Amino acid sequence: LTMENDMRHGLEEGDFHVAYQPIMQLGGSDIIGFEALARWKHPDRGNIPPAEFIPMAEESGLISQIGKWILFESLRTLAQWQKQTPDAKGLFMSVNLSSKQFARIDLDSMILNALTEQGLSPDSLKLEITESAIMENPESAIRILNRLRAKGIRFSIDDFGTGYSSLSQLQQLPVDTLKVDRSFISRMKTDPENMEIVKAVIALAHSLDLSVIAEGVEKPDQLHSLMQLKCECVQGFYFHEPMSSENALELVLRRT
Ligand code: G
Ligand code: G
Ligand code: MN
Ligand code: NA
Repeated sequence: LTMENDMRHGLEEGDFHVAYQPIMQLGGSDIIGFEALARWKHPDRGNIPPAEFIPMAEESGLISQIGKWILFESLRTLAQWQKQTPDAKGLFMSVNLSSKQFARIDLDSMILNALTEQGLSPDSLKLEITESAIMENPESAIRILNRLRAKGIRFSIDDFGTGYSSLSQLQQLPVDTLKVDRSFISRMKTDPENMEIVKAVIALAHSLDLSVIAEGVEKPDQLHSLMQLKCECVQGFYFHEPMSSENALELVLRRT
């Protein structure tokens, strides 16, 4: 309960912020978008990682408020970049959605309001939903995804490979991108089976007309393998760690 109060308080006091991690297109190594990642600086305990506070927020129900704040804040940031440079025009913001938010009845209006408020078009937003969240209730997920897709919102399946979607379910999901979970990328070189899994996921994505983002790329040999496997997008510490909006804007300005 203390942590719940602290979170509530932290939201009001500005102890939360968003870090932005570039998503790169291979080949040109160009930035095509950013993933928005929640950060919480607790006044006494310092930085608390999202792996800790997101589950707490989900249990307490505060995730709706926090998730809404992250969506509005990251879209506000993207709109601000776009006002400062035409280079930011084609970028998308990729925002994580918790399964608890995904199931909410007011999801559509919240998302469309956030876009309208910042004067952004739907294609400047991408929503990340984990494979396991979708599989909690695949039929309902397909309905929600179709509804938002019709409004122009695109989706990525996050942590792909760690859940249990069947091929027929995957085929029915109106998503645009698979994000290969970083556990597969990190073991790609040491464990040949992992290399085969990554290869299979990329082939699967392409056969379903989806794009692929490899997460957690840290080493040049991983990048090399991914290029050979024709993976089109990457994200990871090898390129950039999550950063402040100021540093992200600088990066966007520097890329041309
Ligand atoms: O940033 P970091 O690697 O510490 O994130 C750890 C986990 O927390 C990841 O699984 C990430 O998806 C999740 N996470 C980070 N920010 C958000 C957010 O804004 N909303 C939700 N639902 N999850 C987030
Ligand atoms: O589960 P999700 O994909 O949303 O998790 C994203 C998290 O992964 C971010 O919080 C980010 O800090 C972390 N991350 C991004 N790139 C790397 C990387 O190259 N290595 C590791 N270990 N973590 C990464
Ligand atoms: Mn993610
Ligand atoms: Na992931």
